[in-house]
Amino acid sequence: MSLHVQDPAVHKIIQEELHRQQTTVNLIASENYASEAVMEATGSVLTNKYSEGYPKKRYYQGNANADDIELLAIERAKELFGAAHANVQALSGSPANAAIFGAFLEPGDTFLGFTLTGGGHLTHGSHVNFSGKIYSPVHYEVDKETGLIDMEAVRALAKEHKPKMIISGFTAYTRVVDFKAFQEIAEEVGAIHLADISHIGGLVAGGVHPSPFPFTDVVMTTTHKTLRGPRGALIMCKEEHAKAIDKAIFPGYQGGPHDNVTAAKAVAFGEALKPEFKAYSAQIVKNAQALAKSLKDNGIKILTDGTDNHMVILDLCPIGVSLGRPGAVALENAGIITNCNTVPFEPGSPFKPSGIRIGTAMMTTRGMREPEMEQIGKWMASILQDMDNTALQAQVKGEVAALCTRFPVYEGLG
Ligand code: DSN
Repeated sequence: MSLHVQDPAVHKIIQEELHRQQTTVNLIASENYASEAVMEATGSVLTNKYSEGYPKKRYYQGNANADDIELLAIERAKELFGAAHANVQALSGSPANAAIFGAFLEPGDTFLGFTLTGGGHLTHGSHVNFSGKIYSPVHYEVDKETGLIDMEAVRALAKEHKPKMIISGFTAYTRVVDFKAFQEIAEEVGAIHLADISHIGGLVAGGVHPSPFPFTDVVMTTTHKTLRGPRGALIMCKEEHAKAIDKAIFPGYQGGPHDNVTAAKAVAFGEALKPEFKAYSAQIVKNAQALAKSLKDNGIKILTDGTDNHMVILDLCPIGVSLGRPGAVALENAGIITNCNTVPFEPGSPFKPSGIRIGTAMMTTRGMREPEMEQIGKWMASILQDMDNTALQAQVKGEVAALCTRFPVYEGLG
């Protein structure tokens, strides 16, 4: 029985979400529009199977198809990134990172990661997260003047604290990360280097951000951001770490893999292996640079004055401290979806931050280019400089809806 007949209440909410995604300008840097093929695989009969273990080494019978799909996903992931080993079972970025900690660290061990306010992730040592509660984090921060990660400061911290693991990677940083320098520092102090490329996985795959392969010990990426696959994660590593990673994922931290999502990962990796994906990744970055320029030209301060990736971070401090959330709400009223974010050395608080983070992966998927980015930047600047102007928000919302109609998405759904 189809969903709309069996459960109209759930069907209605999903239809409303489809409408929201179709009629708004989505600039959440960690989201994307997965293809209909990816979503078909996610909704397939593989959702019904249990397959604890790894291909050909399962605990239940009936896993021939689950084996085939996992092996296909692994092969495609290795080809896409040039990785020696891939584990495609991690359910999402945070559990993937938890398993990586479990593979290499004991409770109490010291590791080095990026501060949350500077651009790191909760799992890079926040005191409210497992990473900060179970292990002992030491943090590097961006340079106050340049806004960039200072590799000499990272080296000095590594030498002083002798961490067991060093994490490179971020959720809110707009410049190229020097993975080679991180690996060298890790080798100097005998640490494991984890490159968390959750945000830029698609850009690395598309060749528009320097790759952490083949020299990095362990690389983790989520599969649903710039990589445009299903919600999930992928861990890759050097052959010498393969056993530790696989054991940490199962039986260490997870039970049965989600075979339907594994199938969808295989589809997404297949899409990313096509030449069109290189062009897509390059356009994501061009769009982010065009959007950053438009915002700047219209009076908005941008962290590091621009971007090398899919992301732009607006520093609203010149307009007012702690205006990130009201700014994001004003933008949502105008049909532009963003998230408030801390800025380095945040003068507000994590709950009342002073920045807004945006990204261009979704609008690039819809086919928008530089001219549309210029227009979106103008709309955003006018809203943010006059946050209480509800008439302006309503006017822009209409214009946003008209723009979205010109760049349809999911026309076959609904
Ligand atoms: N929530 C993700 C992001 O937006 O970056 C990270 O977990």
